[in-house]
Amino acid sequence: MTSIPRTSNRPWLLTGILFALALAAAIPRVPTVRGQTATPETPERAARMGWFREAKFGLFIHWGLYAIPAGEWKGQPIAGIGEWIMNRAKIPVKEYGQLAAQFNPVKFNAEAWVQLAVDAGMKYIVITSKHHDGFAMFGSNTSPYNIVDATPFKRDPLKELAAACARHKIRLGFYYSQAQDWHEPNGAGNTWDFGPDDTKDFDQYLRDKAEPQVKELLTNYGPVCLIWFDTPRMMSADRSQRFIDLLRRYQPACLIDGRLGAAGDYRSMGDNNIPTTVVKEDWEVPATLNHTWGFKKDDTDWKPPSELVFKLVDIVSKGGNYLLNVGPTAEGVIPQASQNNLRTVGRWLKVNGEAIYGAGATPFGEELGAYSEAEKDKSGKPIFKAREDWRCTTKPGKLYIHFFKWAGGTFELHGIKNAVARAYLLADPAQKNLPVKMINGTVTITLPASAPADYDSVLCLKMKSGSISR
Ligand code: FHN
Repeated sequence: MTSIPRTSNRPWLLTGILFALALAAAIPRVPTVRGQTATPETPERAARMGWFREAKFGLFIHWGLYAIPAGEWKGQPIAGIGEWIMNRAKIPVKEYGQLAAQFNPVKFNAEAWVQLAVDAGMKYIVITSKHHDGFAMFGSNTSPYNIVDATPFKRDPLKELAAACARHKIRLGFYYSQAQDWHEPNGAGNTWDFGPDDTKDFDQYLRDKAEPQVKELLTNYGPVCLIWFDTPRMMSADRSQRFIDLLRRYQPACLIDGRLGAAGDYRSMGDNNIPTTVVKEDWEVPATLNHTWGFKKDDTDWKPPSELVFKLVDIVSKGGNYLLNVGPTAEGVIPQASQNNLRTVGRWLKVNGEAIYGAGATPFGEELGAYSEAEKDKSGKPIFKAREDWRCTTKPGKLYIHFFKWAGGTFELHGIKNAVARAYLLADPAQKNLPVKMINGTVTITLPASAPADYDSVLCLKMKSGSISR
């Protein structure tokens, strides 16, 4: 008997099956009016969100001038994330701006970057068009501080990426730092050159740079799937609304993430922050492959494929999307270790993607973990103890049980009312039926002795009718 560890240590017992499978598969998608996602569900919104709800897995790219120092300034390592080096080392605008004259990423190849996303099984790309350092990675008529006008490279990588994405049918979105702009006297964040933010004419910066640049992004690059705003300092409702108006005017289908300053189309979780339970609204976790977003030469602590597959499944089983970051070098190369690990995830997805793309959240929940009464944090609150043995994703009429620790033998699901039509493993090329017994609401399935897949073997249970209520 294989066992799913549970709080009670009972054997394989999937209890708590309260919903009809069809309903469970279509876990309510109407966003609750709280947090960042106050946008109510409407037919227009549902149409806009369709691709996002299907995609589940995207490539985040942090690329800018900060890839040149790569974590080191004047021979000194600078602590923290690479793209923050200007801020952390308090580099004056005049000095940092000189990096532009050195930026010549001759190895940049849009086709190769998009091919990596395709190979990794990712369905959308979000790239930094302008990060907090204020440097536009696209040709901009708004400010000469951009890659076409200020570097020897002179090319517009976003144009090249847009063309490659169109060829591969991958959606393209742009990260845009709407509030922090350390290059501009009136942008937020640069206190070392320009003094405290509350003394600045922030609206002048928004009006003369951020809003026109967002308009450029929305009008010069074909369909944009998403504008990924970030760190909404000083973003009042009014200021946020001006960006919403721009988006709705020039690209009504373009999504807005959860960090604009007003309600976006979905909720953005904290960086690398996966919720502990199912979240019944649209959401996304931005996450790193190592510890930095922008390239840092001494950060080689790569998350292994096993962890990436687990996190992808964990996130999908809780109802979210995984936006996983790479930080290309100043030459335009995505570090080989990032490429290798992402391609390994892609190979797993080739076989098991049916249980990911467009899949709904778990109808169970106990497999995610529980609060421990025995262990409390400093404030006396119980600590959440995550479980990592299995997860469940769903589609209408189907349950996908993901096993990260394979034990073979038999397992039981209790409280199943409707019959399992058949059970099979996605990684079995013949997808042959596994022996299934059903007695008084308990389903027993006999598994082969060895795991059919690396990292996560997925068992598909196809139900005779939609309902599996207890
Ligand atoms: O400050 C940024 C950071 O550099 C990076 O872009 C991340 C990605 O989610 N967002 C901000 C911090 O949350």
